[in-house]
Amino acid sequence: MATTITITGAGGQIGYALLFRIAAGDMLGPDEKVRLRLLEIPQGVKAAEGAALELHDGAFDLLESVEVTDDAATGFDGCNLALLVGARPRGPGMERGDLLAANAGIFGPQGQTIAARAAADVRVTVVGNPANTNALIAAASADGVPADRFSALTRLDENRARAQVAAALDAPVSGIRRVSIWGNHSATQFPDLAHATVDGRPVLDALGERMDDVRGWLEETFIPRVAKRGAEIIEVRGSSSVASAANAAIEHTRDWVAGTDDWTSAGVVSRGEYGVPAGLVSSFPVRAVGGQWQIVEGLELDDWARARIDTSVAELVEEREAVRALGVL
Ligand code: NAX
Repeated sequence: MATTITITGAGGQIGYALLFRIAAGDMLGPDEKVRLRLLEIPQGVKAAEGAALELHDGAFDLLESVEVTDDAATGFDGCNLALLVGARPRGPGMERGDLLAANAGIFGPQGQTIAARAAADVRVTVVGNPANTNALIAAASADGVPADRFSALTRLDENRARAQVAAALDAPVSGIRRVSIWGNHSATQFPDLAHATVDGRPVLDALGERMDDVRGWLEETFIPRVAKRGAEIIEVRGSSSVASAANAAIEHTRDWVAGTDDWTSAGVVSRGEYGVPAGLVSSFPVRAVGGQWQIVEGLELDDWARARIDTSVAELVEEREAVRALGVL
């Protein structure tokens, strides 16, 4: 058996960083063969074809086939996993409403085509921004596919947060666990350390041994650094995050399929957990069990955390309203 994986925007930057790692087994392990479908718009087909040539030249043992197409029905036909990376970027002078409308025009039809053509066990990781609302639109458009088969990537935010904590504690990142991202994959997100641990100890205690004002550090340094890391990468690198985003998309999808031994963060459809309105795709601390995300429930949230989550969730509500105003949902 092999897993059929559709990657949209495969001719773009993140696509290029994803394809070779998937072919090498980084996502589904060293025993699972993969069939790759590279779905592009006509302008992106040449770049995807070039990547396909290089995939052949990689002579990957696990790579059973590569197909490039600009036809969504062909691209999603029989796919078990879909990574929706291709999206419309914000152009100069583009308002948020225009951006949502342009992306609704992509993710709505893709959701419909997934419902019509994908395999019964399909799981869809949405990377293209605005990722949470794009996932919401795709899920709402995919009649007959359970909404929990769609999730949005906030793993990059979690990884960025873990790395910042590791640097602040001068500790290996591998020991930093249970960092939660709440809300939208945007500057309003809330990276939460209240339950995070370093080698099993509370991170907040360890930070308290190193600094007088942990809350001040969280507010003035940690949260803005994580939430605006994408802009920092653009400033330094001259281009947006690519390899780290691809890495996060691989980890997210791998964990979803294989399961987690602890918790991580993902944008999943709310059923009202933690007061997040049902139906929104919001980031939560989650576990993956049996191929399904499960929100970690019962965590205590103080007023400070509650207010930050509410701010980010309010932005998600606004995005949903804007999309509804377009008649999409
Ligand atoms: P690129 O512009 O390099 O690539 C995008 C590709 O998508 C292009 O090749 C384009 O032709 C293709 N495309 C556009 N519309 C399509 C459609 N309808 N069907 C199929 N393909 C289509 O962007 P890249 O740097 O690869 O980023 C891709 C997306 O990831 C962007 O929306 C970006 O904002 C988002 N990101 C999301 C992150 C996350 O954590 N959720 C982090 C990284 C990144 O910013």
